[in-house]
Amino acid sequence: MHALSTIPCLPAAAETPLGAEVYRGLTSTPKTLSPWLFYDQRGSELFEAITELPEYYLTRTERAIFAEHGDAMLAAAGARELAVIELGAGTAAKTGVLLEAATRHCACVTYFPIDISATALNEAKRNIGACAPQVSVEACVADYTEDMSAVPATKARRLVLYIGSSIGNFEPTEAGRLLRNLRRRLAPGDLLLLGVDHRKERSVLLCAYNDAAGVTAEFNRNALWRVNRELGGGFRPGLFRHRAVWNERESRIEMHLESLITQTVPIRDLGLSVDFRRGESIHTENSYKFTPETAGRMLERGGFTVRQSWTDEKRWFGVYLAEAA
Ligand code: AVI
Repeated sequence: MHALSTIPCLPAAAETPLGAEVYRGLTSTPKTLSPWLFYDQRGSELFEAITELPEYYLTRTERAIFAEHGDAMLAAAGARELAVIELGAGTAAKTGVLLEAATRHCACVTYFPIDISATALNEAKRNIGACAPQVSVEACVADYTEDMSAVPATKARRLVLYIGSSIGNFEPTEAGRLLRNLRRRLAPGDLLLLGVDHRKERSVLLCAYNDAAGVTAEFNRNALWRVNRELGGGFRPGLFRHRAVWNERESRIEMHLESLITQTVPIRDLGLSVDFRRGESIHTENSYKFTPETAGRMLERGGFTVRQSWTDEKRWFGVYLAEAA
């Protein structure tokens, strides 16, 4: 005979993607919150502001690489008909320059932006309509991290853009899985243009994630505000200190929120009370930094062969054109 065990009944909010992630993260040791939690409306605005900070070199460096080498990138794609597919396109702020180059090198260009935010995609359509009106746009609202079925099957050669160092926010095993899933959707000869942040002097990296105006700190704390807004959380975000550190061994910047006092935070909709010791932290993000060798190895393991790469004068950022092997 088997004894009947009691299955604890979780509140309905714990079954939603947000509730499940917050429940899992805040009941783990050490405590974590996933970086995708940053990106509600407010978090996306804060991230836009980060991209314009003097310390945050990533966005403007990648943009400058596209401005200088966009033509070479698109010439290397070398197709009469080209389908440019962008994973996590957002508002396509940096894509215009590549699409303009595409229209100079290909007779027919279609742009397929994929993003989880319909609002961002509407803005992407307006942006591309204004700077590259010859390009037709077919947007798709989807979560490419879950599955790649939004990557369209086309007659035209496909060039997938995964730019902005987004791959750096995944753990190496997850990044590998993402690349392999993408590879399975592609045919030999299709291309991937990947933008990654390079390893560099520690002080430059630390400044980029500890800006003087405190925008990154607000972006980090937005994860707590979001729990308050959407799950009835009782966080007092001012009682958590933003901390960004360089982890040399793992080659990543880590972001944490460190409790300034011993405190208990209720999260009403999850039926949870979370205890914090003074100095205890919630690990909110990793941002991996690569060398050309580690970026190449990651691509190889994902089923791609690097054909060409471009960087800036200081070699701070790298753009890799790789072919589905
Ligand atoms: C979106 N991602 C590439 C950014 C990064 O640099 O890892 C997110 C970010 N976190 C703090 N500042 C910017």
